[in-house]
Amino acid sequence: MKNSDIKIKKYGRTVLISIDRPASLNAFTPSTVDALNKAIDEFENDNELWTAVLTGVGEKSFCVGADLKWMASNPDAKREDWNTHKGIWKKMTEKPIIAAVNGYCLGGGFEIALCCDLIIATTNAIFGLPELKNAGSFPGDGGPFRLPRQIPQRIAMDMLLTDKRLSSKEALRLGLINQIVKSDDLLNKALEKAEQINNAPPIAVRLTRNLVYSSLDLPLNESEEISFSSWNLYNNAEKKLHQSEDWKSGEGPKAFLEKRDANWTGK
Ligand code: CO8
Repeated sequence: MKNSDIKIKKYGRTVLISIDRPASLNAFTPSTVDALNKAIDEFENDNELWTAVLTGVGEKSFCVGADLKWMASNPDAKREDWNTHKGIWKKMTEKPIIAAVNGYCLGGGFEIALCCDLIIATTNAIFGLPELKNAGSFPGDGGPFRLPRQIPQRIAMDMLLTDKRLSSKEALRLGLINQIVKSDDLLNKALEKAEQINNAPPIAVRLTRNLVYSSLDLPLNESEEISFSSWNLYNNAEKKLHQSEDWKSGEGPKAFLEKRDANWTGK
């Protein structure tokens, strides 16, 4: 199914969401952003879907951020006109998303990849934040907060302030991406990775993921001085997990002992 600038295809428990504006290297306009936000919301609300893979159409570009032609002809547009602060950039999804990065991954496009849990990239991928230079704007879709949490701060500052770009090899060395693959293999590898996640109980996957992101700024230790630590989050997550059918049925240990794949309900 194609929803304006966004293409959607389902593979079992995984949805492939593609930005489909290859003539503009998959730059987004406000209507692309609306369609992307809608696709992400539909993924979140569909109980049959457990993971998403996000990519761009073509071999040259994942997404090069905001459409500079649209910006040039709409100089009065404000952040609200873009809706980027309502969608994937702002609202963390509950379910895992894998970015399959094919080529350029710049500006708001890189900031989409920074919101994803895993990044698999092609050999020709290039990562960068050229907003200051090319758009006269902040890297305003989360780059200044997310990038220094994902690579060393000095390198993040270089990318933010001077538009230093990273090749996929450099990105792999810094731990920004998980894997480099050939262009032809990209979607298969990303779908394979999604399938590995789909093999685990979905509620436990979502709680694990939420624990990671919610605890990044919380202390590890419990003490009298600290009223809320990572362990409080953990205890809340465990209560939720223990209310799930997949936990109560004992499916995980049973499948292990019976040497079979588990049948998760996601409930
Ligand atoms: N917007 C629109 N069209 C674009 C964009 C873009 N961001 N990038 C490339 N294109 C178009 C080109 O204009 C060209 O179209 P045409 O054939 O009609 O001239 C086509 O894509 C191919 O591009 P190139 O010929 O330039 O291809 P090259 O291989 O020579 O170069 C690059 C590829 C290096 C990616 C180069 O195109 C480039 O530098 N693009 C700009 C990338 C960029 O600066 N991105 C950041 C945009 S700003 C942003 O994301 C956040 C802004 C937030 C605004 C919020 C406001 C409140």
